[in-house]
Amino acid sequence: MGRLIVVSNRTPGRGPAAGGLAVALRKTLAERDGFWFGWSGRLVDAPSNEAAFEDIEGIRVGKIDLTRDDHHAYYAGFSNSILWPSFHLRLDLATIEGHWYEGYRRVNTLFAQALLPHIEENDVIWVHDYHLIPFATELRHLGVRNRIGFYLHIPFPTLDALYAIPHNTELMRDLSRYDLIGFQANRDVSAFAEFADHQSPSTLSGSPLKSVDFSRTEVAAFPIGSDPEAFAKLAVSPAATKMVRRMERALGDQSLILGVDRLDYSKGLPQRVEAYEKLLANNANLRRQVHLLQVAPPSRDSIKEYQETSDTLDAMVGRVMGHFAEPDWQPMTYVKRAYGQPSLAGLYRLAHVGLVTPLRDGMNLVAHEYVGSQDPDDPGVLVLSRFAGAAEIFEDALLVNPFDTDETAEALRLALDMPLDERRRRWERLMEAAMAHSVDRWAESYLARLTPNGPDGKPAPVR
Ligand code: ADQ
Repeated sequence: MGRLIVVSNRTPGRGPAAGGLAVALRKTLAERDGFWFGWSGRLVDAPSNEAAFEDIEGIRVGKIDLTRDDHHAYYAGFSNSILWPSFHLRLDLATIEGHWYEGYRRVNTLFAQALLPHIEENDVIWVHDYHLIPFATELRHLGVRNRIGFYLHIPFPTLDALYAIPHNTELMRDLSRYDLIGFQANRDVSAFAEFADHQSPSTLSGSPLKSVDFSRTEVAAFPIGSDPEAFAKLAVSPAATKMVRRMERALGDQSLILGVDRLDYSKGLPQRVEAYEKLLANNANLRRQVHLLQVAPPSRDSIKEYQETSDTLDAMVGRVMGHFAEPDWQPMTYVKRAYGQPSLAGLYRLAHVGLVTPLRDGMNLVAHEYVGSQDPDDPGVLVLSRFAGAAEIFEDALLVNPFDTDETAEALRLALDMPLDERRRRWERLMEAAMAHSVDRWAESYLARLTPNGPDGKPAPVR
């Protein structure tokens, strides 16, 4: 079997922030003598076009630096001001600056050129996420014939949202250069199929150049997951217990409703606070009995739309506090910073309700982590958006339309009232689903599809 090369925008760092993906792929990378490749996190005036390699906590990592201008156009610009909002169906929040596309392609070219000297004949290359859609095209131009797979961590857009993206035909042609495209959910495979069907030459009235041929690309859903058993252990670890004790003292006999998210407009945070406001407004008996803790560290805060979301949320939290707080009771706590996994696991376990209500989300790993962290004897209830990829897996959650804040408020009430036997029944099935979709199985099943199974792992045909 050939080596595995993982390519993503950011390479794994040191310490507890390493993330589930790095942990899951560490073993595979070691077994297959492979490495991780991507941006170093450094901005410099004159970057070298050669990658620097080092070992980071058992993973071999190759990194390149970027200039500030290239990084801005590629990351904050094309990736996160055009692709991210469009793929999440928020065209109203997209900003289009034409020149960003050149920066986006240039960075993909630079990455490919820097990776080229390190590719061996039987290597299998696994490219991650929307920052790197053109990566296979760039490698093919350089003559690389290895198997190359792509995994999209975010949802695939509807047709009209896709057509609102500048250079969408080129981007889709870029996707057709991969041997395998993995999506989070069946929803995404269907959206993609709709696009691919539109491209068949027979249905096109325009230039044949507009058609993209996906006949050599395999497409399937590979829903990502977490490590629920690790979260189960972590949730009773000393570090988690310390956080739980602190919170228990602060909560007294109030039931905890918990939200944990990056501060991103896709996560539906204003709608969530509004639903909570309605819960308190409609159920006076719940006041002093419940507490919402929302943990949301800022992210991508150089982008205006992210600052605006943050401002909106500040105002809404202020409104709820002003309206419902009493001298000796606060309805909610809003914490704008990240916590380590043990603290999060402890909070998940303590929470009566895990409130995960993105407006649209590729998967949503917080839902998986919440399920993994529950006490089997006294589990909490997951209230989950229908528009998270996770909704295809967690049918036993209370599924809500996050735009309908009355419905979410009602689901919260049901969750807080749910009898123990129903909580147990639902959680057991949720935990089974989380284990069946662990991050290890995700990586295994994707790589089983990507890795050629011929006797000597034949390279893919030239494109
Ligand atoms: P994200 O949009 O970042 O990921 P999510 O899947 O929820 O969303 O992953 C967040 C991760 O960050 C989780 O592991 C969570 O524990 C951690 N995290 C979130 N808030 C935190 C906080 N306050 N403190 C510490 N840690 C925090 C993208 C896609 C998702 C997809 C993932 C993985 O948008 O849809 O599920 O990639 O494919």
